[in-house]
Amino acid sequence: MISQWQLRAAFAARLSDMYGREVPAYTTLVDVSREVNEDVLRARGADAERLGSIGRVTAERHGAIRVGTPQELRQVARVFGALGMHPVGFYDLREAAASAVPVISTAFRPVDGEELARNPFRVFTSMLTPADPRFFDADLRSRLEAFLAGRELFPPELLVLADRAEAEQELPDADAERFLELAVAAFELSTEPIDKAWYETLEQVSAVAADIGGVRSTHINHLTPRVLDIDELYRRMTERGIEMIDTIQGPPSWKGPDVLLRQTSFRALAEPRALRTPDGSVINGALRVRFGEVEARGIALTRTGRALYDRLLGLIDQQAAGHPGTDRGELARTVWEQHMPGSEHELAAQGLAYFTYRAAPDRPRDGSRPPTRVADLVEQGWARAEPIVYEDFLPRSAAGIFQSNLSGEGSRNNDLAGTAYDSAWLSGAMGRDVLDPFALYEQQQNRSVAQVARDLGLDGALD
Ligand code: OOG
Ligand code: NI
Repeated sequence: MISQWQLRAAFAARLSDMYGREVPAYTTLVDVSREVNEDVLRARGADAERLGSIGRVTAERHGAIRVGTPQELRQVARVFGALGMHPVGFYDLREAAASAVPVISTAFRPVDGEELARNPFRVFTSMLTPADPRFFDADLRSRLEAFLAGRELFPPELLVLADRAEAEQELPDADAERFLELAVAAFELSTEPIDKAWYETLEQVSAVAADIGGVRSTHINHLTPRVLDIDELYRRMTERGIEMIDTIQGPPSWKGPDVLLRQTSFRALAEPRALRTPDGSVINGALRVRFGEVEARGIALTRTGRALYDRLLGLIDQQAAGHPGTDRGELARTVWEQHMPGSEHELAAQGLAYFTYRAAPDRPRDGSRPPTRVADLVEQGWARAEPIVYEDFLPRSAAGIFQSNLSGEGSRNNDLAGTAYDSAWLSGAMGRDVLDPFALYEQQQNRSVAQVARDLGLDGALD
């Protein structure tokens, strides 16, 4: 029998092999990430593993895929459900991006600490919004919806196996093998000729819309390794002559704790694709949609911490607008140094980040009574705080990654009101609850605090 986490690990590994064959620069990215991680581990020792063991970090990947309809999203949720991955978080990239990115997204991932430690594979999953009149007029919307309704992304056999794996939390070996084959194949780049005129019609609105609704299948858009020093990785990739996007998205590089997520990517590469012209002939074309992204993960922030992060991004925007020509990274670092706490200890004290707490093995054993405030327990050596790693995504960074890889701006009519979507809508459309990432981190923190209370023989609640 193959358990869900084994299916998840095998799926991630096979997808990685396939993507490496399809996009060789991805393999370079993985190699350079591994080198950087080994160097960081050598230089920093145990400290390098504070946000995840080197085993986890080396195997860690996130993928990105894009689907067209709620029905396709429901189906892909069944495939990921088989792998023990649940939808977490709602991202509205239509609002986060200045150019035309007509999608809403969630991320499928394991939610349980043990499952994350076994294999943290996650997939950023976006769904097209043909109903949003800012991007699609009534005629284009109906043609697009008809096109999407006529395609099948996931064969019924795959979905039947997926449902079994989800219900039974495992599959017999032969079924597991078949499931993996079909699941990986569903995300392979198709060789079927693309209707050139239709693709270009959508491309005028948005390159993302064309990538999703201009073809009869889906494909993995990128697969992202995790690196322990993203600035160093950026330098090494550039040295190797690989053209990176202009910036590293997310928090700046600075001397304080890493929070949330920093991401960058190499530019989308032209890939040969067969195109069918209006006269019916098939020609060799090239499309630039797939890229290679890399990320460094930091500490998960609480709602208050996240509000601070968002406020600081706004401040950096303001300053950048006021000082054109100044390096944004420099501005960001200065803002960070002024406003972001410079240590994990302060992040915890101000309730800005999440930690797991553990009774300290070398706690006082002189019969004295421990204090009842978590902060005092840590301060006085009764408990230790370990940061909880951020497992999710950032809408602005995601929009930045999308946009920096688009060929054109596309078009959007901001005079019209957009169609409203939110997490509840997405849950309904998918028939599965979209989980709140903050609630998940908080639960993990609270459970660890309750365990500390038990271990220290404190029966009352800690504060
Ligand atoms: C998704 C872009 C966002 C991330 O890591 O933030 C993303 C896409 O290009 O489909 O992958
Ligand atoms: Ni990504």
